[in-house]
This record gives sequence, structure tokens and C-alpha cells, in this order.
Amino acid sequence: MRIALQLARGATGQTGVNPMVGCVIVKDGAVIGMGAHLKMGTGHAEVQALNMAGANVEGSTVYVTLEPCSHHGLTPPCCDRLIAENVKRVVVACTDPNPRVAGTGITRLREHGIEVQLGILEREAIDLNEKFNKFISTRMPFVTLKTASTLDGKIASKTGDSRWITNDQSRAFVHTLRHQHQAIMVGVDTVVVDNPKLTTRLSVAALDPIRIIIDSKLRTPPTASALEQAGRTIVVTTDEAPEDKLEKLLEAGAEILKAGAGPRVDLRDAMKQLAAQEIGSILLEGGGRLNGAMLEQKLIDKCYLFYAGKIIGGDNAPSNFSFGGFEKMSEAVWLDRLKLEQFGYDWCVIGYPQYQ
Ligand code: AOF
Ligand code: ZN
Repeated sequence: MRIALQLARGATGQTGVNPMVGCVIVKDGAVIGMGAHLKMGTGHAEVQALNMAGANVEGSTVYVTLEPCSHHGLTPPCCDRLIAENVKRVVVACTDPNPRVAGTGITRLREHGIEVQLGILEREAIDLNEKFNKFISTRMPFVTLKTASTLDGKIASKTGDSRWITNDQSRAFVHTLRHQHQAIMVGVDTVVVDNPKLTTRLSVAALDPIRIIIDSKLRTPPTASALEQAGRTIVVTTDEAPEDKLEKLLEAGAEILKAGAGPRVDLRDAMKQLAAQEIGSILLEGGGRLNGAMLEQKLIDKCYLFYAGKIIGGDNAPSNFSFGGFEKMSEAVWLDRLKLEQFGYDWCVIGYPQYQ
């Protein structure tokens, strides 16, 4: 199962709204097949491993990190193939939260006399697919927030200087995060001030996320760097969006998505519409006001808060979470399953917001 999990992890960032799944087939003490689900629409892990094992598979044990599917999606059910091939035993790490599967895969295998053992390395397998798990059960994207601040929570100095707060090790890791998400989202102020490319730049081959800009008044310049990059850029605005600006952005290659009647973007509705376009994971990269609004609306699932060992001060210097705030300490959002990771002299606080 550990090898199967490792195979699954190899496809990080590649599977879109599908889960990462790995499979290892063992017979008479020897590994006869291995596989992973590499990309949406292509063979599932079990099928890849069965194809490798060939004719020799009868009576074998199949280790798979997710319950074999029982439904016809883009590919036929893995269960049927396992039954047809007469495998003896299937060891499963965790059940599939997809309502179209949800235990029916395991039941079907058992009904056909296949021995099923469930729950081996279950925690690892569930955590591996935290984005898929949320998307498939709620039809909302899994949103990961990344911020880079000074120890006093500032994301720029009082004059607006922000290059750089964190070190190059931290910034390199952010590109790994971009690769792990289907989309990257920023507020229009970040586009106007920083003019970021919003692409993934790693020393190894990586996938660029879809770019999402939250922009109620369509202040995104049609010449913005983000619009010049290959792939999709979605500008999210409201029904009040000025028509002339909208036309110019469409001409510049942007897609427009309207969420809410205005004057501000309805973020929850935006998330719903993005999920309907099969965007299941989003990396939110600020600025402070968008971070604050997303937090206030309970739309952030996971945080990576990078802190450089610096204090910059400035009453008007922007903060990593800029919103009205709560009145009482007891109302604060707290982070569950908190972890601390060091990147050179920077620290990253990782956790899952718990909303009250
Ligand atoms: C498995 N093994 O390797 C994967 C599974 O559209 P399809 O046919 O690719 O089906 C996608 C669904 O199948 C996905 O939502 C999830 O429930 C399951 N993924 N199942 O047995 C795999 N990737
Ligand atoms: Zn399957």
C-alpha cells in the first residue's frame, strides 16, 4: 500500500478534479503489476496495473489507495474489470467519497466473492486527496490560501514595497503549490500593483494553473501580463460590469464570469460557478482584502502562511487578512491541525481554518 500511495503521489497536480490513485498487484509474493491514474479521462490505477499484469492476474491480491469505482464515468467501472479478471483479494486504503461510488464498489466486489479489506493506511490516503474529497462531496472548490508576511502580518511596507518579503526557498515552494492546484486566484489590486504572470515556474516540468482575477469594476488592464500567458484567464466580475471594459478584456483573451448583482463580487457564487466549470482546487494568493473577504465568508479550506523574520510596521501598511474583524477573541477563526515548516530563515504556518 505504501508503494501504491507513492505511485499515486507521482501524479500530483495532473489529475484535475479526479483523485490521485495508485495500485500494486501481488501474486505468489511477487509484484506483477503497478499503476497510477495519471490524467482525467485516461485509465484508472487498477486498469493500468491489470494491463501490466496481463494474463497472470487470476488469484492475485490488488492493493489500491481508493475504493475501485462501480460507475461508468469517462472510463468503465474498475470493479467489473477486477471481477472479470478473477482477482482473489482487494486491499483498499479508503472509500471513494464520490456519491456515485461511496461504498458500492466494495459491496459489488464482495457480492462476487472477492475478499475486501478496508482501511489500510487510510489516513494517508484520505489526506492525499483532500482537494478531491471536498470537491466531489460539496461541488465547491478546495481553496488553499498562501500569504507571505512580516512577523507583524504586513504584506508590504507603508510605501507599498513588497519585493521581497520571504526568501527564495519559500518563493520556490509557492510554485510547487501552484502546480498542485487547478487554478490560482488574486484580487485586481494585485494585478494592478504587481502585474504578476501567475504561471508556475519550477526547475522541473510543471503545469500552469488557470488564472482567476476577482475584479468587480473591471480595472484589469487589457495589457496585464497575466493575459499574455498561455492558457485561460477568467476575470470574475458582477452584473454591473462596464460594457466597454468587458469588450476590451474579451478582445485581450480573458473569459468573463459574472457573480452577483454588484457592487462587489459574490464570492460564494463565484466559487460555485467555478466548480461548475470543473475547477476543483484554487490557490488564493491575495491581496489582503480578498484574503479577508474569503475568510469572512468561510471559503478558505487550508492556509500556508509564510512569515519572514522581519518587522516592518506602518499603520497603513497592508495586512495579510484585511477585513472588519471580530469583536471577541472567542469569535476568532482558529487553525486546526497546525504545522510549522521552516524554509531557510522563513517559517510557514500550515493549518485548516475552523469556522464557528
Ligand atoms: C478508481 N481508480 O484510479 C480513479 C478513480 O470519469 P472517470 O471514469 O475517470 O471516473 C472518475 C471518478 O472515478 C472519480 O470521481 C472517482 O470517484 C473515481 N476515481 N477510481 O477506481 C482510479 N481515479
Ligand atoms: Zn475506476
